[in-house]
Amino acid sequence: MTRGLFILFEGCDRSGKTTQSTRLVQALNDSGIKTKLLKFPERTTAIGKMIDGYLTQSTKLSDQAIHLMFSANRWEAMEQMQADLESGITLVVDRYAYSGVAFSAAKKLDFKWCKAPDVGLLAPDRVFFMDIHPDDAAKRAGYGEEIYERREFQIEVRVKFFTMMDKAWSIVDANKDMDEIHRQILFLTKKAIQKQEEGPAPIGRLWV
Ligand code: NYM
Repeated sequence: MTRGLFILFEGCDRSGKTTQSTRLVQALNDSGIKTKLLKFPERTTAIGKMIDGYLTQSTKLSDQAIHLMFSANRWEAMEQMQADLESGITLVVDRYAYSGVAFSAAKKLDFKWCKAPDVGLLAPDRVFFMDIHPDDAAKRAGYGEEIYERREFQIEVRVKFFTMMDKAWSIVDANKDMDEIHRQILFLTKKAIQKQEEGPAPIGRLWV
């Protein structure tokens, strides 16, 4: 049996990641590809609840402490993610370590320091970067409710994402029609799944 693929959505706030990841999971399951949706931060765990308190501005934490919590929140999911992938389940993940680095580095924390706690996490097979200009994101519903949703900051975050891209990434124009974006992403995902079936590759590790 072929392992599942790890598909990741990254991007600035309000770029449509949640909409597109949900639609992708639905479409893959409808075509008989067993798929699960995961989201980071995963706010239901003990660590996730602390992160939620920080994001909704009810708890104060230092930049370093919150950074390490975001990373710990991924590490606590790793065992299950690996088991799912090995049992053939495809994982669609809404945000991951790249968000961790982009948001903290945009606060001027050292880039290498930001990457260190996530070294060794499972690496995604494909990354879809939902690209939206922060001015357009600001017009979307709900913008400004959480701590990082400020124009200047989001511009910095977007720049940091661009410095981390490699050949696994596709840049998706998030201003396009939602259905068109979905079709494009579904096409690329199915191609990646087919490639994996034809020439299985092991699960990679981040930044090693
Ligand atoms: N975020 C997310 C980080 O700062 N570091 C991380 O490691 C992750 C996974 O949390 N503004 C930030 C990005 C978002 C915020 O994410 C909440 P979402 O996708 O809006 O729930």
